[in-house]
Amino acid sequence: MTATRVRELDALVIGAGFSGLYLNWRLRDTLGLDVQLIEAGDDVGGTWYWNRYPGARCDSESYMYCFAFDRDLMQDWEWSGKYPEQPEILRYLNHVADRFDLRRNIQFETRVTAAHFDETVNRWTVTTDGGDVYRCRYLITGIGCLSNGQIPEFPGRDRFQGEAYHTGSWPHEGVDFAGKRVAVVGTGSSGVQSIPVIAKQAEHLTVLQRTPQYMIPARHQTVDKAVLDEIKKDYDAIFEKARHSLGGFPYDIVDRSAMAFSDDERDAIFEEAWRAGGFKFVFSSFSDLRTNLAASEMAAEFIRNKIRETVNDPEVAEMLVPKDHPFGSKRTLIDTDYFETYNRSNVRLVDLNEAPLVEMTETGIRTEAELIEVDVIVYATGFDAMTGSFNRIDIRGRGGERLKDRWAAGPRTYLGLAVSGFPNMFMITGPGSPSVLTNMPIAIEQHCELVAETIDHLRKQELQLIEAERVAEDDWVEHVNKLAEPTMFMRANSWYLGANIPGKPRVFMPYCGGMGTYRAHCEKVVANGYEGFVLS
Ligand code: NA7
Repeated sequence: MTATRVRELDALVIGAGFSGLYLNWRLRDTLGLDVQLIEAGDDVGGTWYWNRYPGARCDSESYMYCFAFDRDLMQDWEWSGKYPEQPEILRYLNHVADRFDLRRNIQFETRVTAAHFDETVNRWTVTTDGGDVYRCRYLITGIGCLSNGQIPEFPGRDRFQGEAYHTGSWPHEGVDFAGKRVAVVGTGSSGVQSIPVIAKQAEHLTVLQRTPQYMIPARHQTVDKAVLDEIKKDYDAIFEKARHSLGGFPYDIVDRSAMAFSDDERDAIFEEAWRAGGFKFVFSSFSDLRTNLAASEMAAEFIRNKIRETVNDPEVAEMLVPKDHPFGSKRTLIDTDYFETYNRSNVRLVDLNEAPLVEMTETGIRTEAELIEVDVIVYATGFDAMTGSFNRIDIRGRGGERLKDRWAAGPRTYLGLAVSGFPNMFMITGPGSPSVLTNMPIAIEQHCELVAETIDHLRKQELQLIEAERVAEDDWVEHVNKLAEPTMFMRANSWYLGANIPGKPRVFMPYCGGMGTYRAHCEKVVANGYEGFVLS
């Protein structure tokens, strides 16, 4: 019997998406640490490696959905569309991996199964499903906020004899829908992006909707190279603005209440933002859409009327009109031809509130009203967001305490970055940080830079440990909750609150105070000698 070889490292990073790739460069190439990345996929890309469903695209404009740490990289890369499509983002991340030689210390097709903090040596012991064991000073998670795909436990789910896919683990070779009867379950971002594309390929498409959604048109188009070149001339300033903004975008934020205008004036402003498309509708129309129910209702009514104008059949239109939650309470969706799709003769909408889903059968989906026979079921049913990917790993801190137990009543972190009792563990875009409420690369770069700066500080000061104080963590959790309380976010059943997973505690997980405010807070923490942390 051979003894397991234990590899000693400075840092182990889990995940090779945006976070892992950047950390690799920061820690390995700028700090000179011995770093190992562990990645479940067989290549880089993270979210963009897994989510290959038709129509998958990012809702951030492409010129902002990229790294800003290297000027030449920024100048060289050419995006082709206003919004980057999944294959293009994946090409970009592969390009980054090649350009900075980031693959050589990534172990692919491997999952971290456990990470235990060993107090006797102040190091983490990390084990993988391949039987490897690593010991490292720093453990850093770049495991994404939406990585643990969920298919609800529909009765008879495994009985279905046709093809079945979850959007978040789409086959690499693609799916041929030609001549097939398809059902899509779920109308969140993934459903809304894939439905128009599948409708064009399939013989027939049935959409099973539980909650109708508010959507803003993307106004997707190819990018004019001249426009991109103009942006690039000003790239530093544009990114600097985004770094200190609310949502990680360089948009001009208005400071005006929707209540302060006449109906006509307000509609004109909404109309202009609607024409521009995308998140500008949220950030550049009125400032109180997320905080004032009456203002939110005005945006909601504007969108409801757009749906009624777009969908030909008034009964179908009414089924698509969201009424049970305020605008801005769930993630605002950005769509391309979603509502238009219901004007096609091969598309049918089923309202699961009228006729709830009962079971899957060998041939399809049975609701209380009918059996819908299909060849393919696409589950666009979302993720165990923010904490799901942590819960898959047996993470244990001081005294063998499990992170899963610590978070049993909802995630508790300091700055969304660290957890008391789990020294030298950093989370990139963890719960309690701006993360999913921002343009992710901006949030990711901020976290990765903060982690690198912190590790550098510890090394220079010849310190071994950094650990969040329990009281700082409690205060942060309270702060995060207080910020969310008056917002629309608390008024819907959303994955932000864990409401999409049966039994998951209802806690608002991301920090909603804005990227700029969060960044300033972190800078203050560092300036005050890592306030809220114990360094030893
Ligand atoms: P989402 O946004 O969580 O959407 C999941 C959808 O699946 C949503 O419409 C759900 O309806 C529906 N769903 C979930 N469970 C069920 C059951 N049991 N029955 C019927 N319908 C169900 O996931 P996405 O993948 O679309 O998007 C996730 C994020 O990824 C997105 O916001 C982007 O940031 C990228 P519900 O609304 O819960 O009634």
